Amino acid sequence: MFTEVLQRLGLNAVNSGTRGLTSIDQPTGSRFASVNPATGTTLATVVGTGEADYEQIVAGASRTFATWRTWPAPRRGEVIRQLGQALRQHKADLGLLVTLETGKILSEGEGEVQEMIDMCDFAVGLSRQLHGLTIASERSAHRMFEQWHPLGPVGVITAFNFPVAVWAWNAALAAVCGDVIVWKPSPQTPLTAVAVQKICDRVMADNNCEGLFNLCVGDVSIGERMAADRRLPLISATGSCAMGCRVAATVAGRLGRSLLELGGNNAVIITPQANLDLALRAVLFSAVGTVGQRCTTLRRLIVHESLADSFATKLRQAYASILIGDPWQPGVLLGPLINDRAVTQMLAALDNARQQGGEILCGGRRLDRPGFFVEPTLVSAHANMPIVREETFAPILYLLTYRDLDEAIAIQNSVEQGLSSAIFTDSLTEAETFLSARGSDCGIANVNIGTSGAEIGGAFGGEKDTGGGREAGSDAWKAYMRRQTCTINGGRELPLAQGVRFEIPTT
Ligand code: UN1
Repeated sequence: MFTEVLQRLGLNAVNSGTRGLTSIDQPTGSRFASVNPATGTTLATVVGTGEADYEQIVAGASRTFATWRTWPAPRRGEVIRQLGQALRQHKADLGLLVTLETGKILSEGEGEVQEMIDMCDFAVGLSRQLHGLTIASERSAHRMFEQWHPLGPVGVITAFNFPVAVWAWNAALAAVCGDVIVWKPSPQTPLTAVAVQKICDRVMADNNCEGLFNLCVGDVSIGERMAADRRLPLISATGSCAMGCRVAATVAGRLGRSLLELGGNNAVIITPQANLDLALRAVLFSAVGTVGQRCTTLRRLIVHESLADSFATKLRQAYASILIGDPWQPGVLLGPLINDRAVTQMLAALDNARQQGGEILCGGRRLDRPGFFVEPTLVSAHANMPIVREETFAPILYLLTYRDLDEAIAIQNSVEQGLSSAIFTDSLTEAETFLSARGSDCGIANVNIGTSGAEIGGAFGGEKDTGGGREAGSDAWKAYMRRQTCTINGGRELPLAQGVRFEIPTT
């Protein structure tokens, strides 16, 4: 069954991870195994991008940009419309491949492909709405306006946990904005990247825009080259805070732009005014979904002290009922972690939690079976324990208590990351306080919705150590363009701004 899926997506036992304008038949980089984390077996191998291959890709991307930027934006949108159609046709296969390579359950694998399709639809509409402002000039017969031009080839570095959706956030927008895309996927998930690139290859060939989408499979060294490469005016990077710091410093060193979507340490506050059934379902999805490997995963549950014991009991019951198993099987809600290292990191975090005074309420063990399976884990903890302030990419939920809403908000805001946050309450006053300027300090703040599973229509990203970038919806497209302020003098005089006089003396 799995072999047929790979075949339908045009994948072989060994695949080239270098694709784009150049036809590099024999890439020279090292080999990356695509491993099914549910079994530990290799699905296929991808040959990475060598130094010379990289050079060809980026030089080609610069050449393609010179023509792609001249296409009218709605025509660029038509290419993305066709990409969305091609993704629709391959949704089931690509969704299953995401499941096989990342271990997320099938519904989430397909949801990720849906997120790509939604992004394409959004970008098609946007291709007719790259609006600039008209601005009132202080000078008579003058007109000021802003226009937005394509920026250049952009580098997109993505993480394993959303191996294709986050690429689409960037690539669909960048393409309609007139940019060319050079993508470095996570070396953990090279196969979905090759599959998506092959779909792109067909759409590009049909539209005579080969070289618009480019792929460089590689490890951190390719990412470092991209960050230092002046031919890539924007680097969009998703991953850990440590990775983001390195990328940001290198890109800033050449005065380039970076768009960062880094770690989260997301919290939900549950007040005595909350609908607890709603809260329980939301907490489960946000804390356990994707095996706790979303940047939006719920990591800290801040419950009013009057509810803490009863809610913990309900959560333990719910955790016990979760079916763990092969992520492609119906009914399974929890697949494996991405690799052995992730399991080790989770167990180390739990050791730290115990040493720092935490108590494991349920879960905490690795399962005795092939692959990288763990139990979803609840830990009773305190907000100031160092481990609670760290992001561990695993299904660990720390339970914290509070007395009044100000304290809950202070706990919520006390960590260095600032991605996603939520409150469960039916009190308008509590909800509005949470959303006010003295409320959540995160880029995403929800009421009666969990921290994860954002729609693409909003701008996605966070503050503080999350990096400050915004991707996907709203006006996130502006990051992929350069703004030009234009002033036209339609008169016969030359008045200067601010009333400055600079007359040439008449002799
Ligand atoms: C990520 O984990 O990097 O809001 C992105 C969500 C998804 C995106 C997560 N739409 O959970």
